[in-house]
Amino acid sequence: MAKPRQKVIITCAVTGAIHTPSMSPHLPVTADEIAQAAIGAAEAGAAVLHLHARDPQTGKPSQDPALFKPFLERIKGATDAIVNITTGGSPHMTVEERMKPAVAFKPELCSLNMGSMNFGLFPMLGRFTEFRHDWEREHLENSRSLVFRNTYQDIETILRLGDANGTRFEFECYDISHLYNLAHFVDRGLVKSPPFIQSVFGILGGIGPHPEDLMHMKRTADRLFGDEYEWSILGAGRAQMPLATIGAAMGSNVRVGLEDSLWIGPGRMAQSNREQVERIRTILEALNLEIATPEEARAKLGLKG
Ligand code: KMH
Ligand code: ZN
Repeated sequence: MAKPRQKVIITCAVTGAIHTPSMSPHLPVTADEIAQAAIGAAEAGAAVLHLHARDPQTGKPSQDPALFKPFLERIKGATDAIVNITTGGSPHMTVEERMKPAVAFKPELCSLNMGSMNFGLFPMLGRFTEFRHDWEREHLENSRSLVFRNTYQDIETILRLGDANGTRFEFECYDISHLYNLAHFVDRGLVKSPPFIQSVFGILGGIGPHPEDLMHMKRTADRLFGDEYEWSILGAGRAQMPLATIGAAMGSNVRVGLEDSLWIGPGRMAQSNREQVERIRTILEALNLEIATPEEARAKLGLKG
């Protein structure tokens, strides 16, 4: 008998560390902007808020817990959404740096990147040419020669931190090999079931954004984890809405937000995170899918609350 349809968890990734302030006036930078954007996304239906911080003067990504604290307090005061703190930080940072806010705040959910990879941001130099801050151009330019480091040792350290703090993970899988890495840690008993797999499509250095890529990810995850995983889809840039839609029609959860795409349509910038959440919500409801509340998402993902 077919399994009953599950409600869809919408994650909103509010600002990230990939896009830079000169690329969009709508990218949240200050604690106030990040809090407002996150609260708007939660009001529109996001059960999970994936959060990074930025230096308020320059917009440069930062993992300083002091920059997270003010927006975490405001978000927790205004919503019951699940707070998901990045351990990916920026590909330019050390793993020790990246772990700081997870250590400080012991959140119920954190991201965990499942393999080392190239992370090619330099193609955006063709699309965005005017930058207000020097770091922005360097951030894109330097991606030609950096490796986004996530060794087995790094992954194990973050998994053990999660175990000690009651934190569970959004496992960021940018390619098929990352699913096999996750299966390796499941086999070693270091990952609690069901893992929440965020399949990431369209980052240069990872799997592409073709529907066949999505199918290959899904088939591989089904083979490795059977029914024992929660699947979510993240398409970068213009792949955001199409891939989330295909995935949701096949039973996945979805992630949107300005971390992953600055756009709402061809040549049209999203005015807010809320706008992207509203768009995917409209699509999901048109597919007769129901949206998970934060409490329903906590139950699905086995979070501590
Ligand atoms: N920026 C994304 C493609 C993280 O924060 O750990 C994936 C991400 C990484 O969200
Ligand atoms: Zn992130």
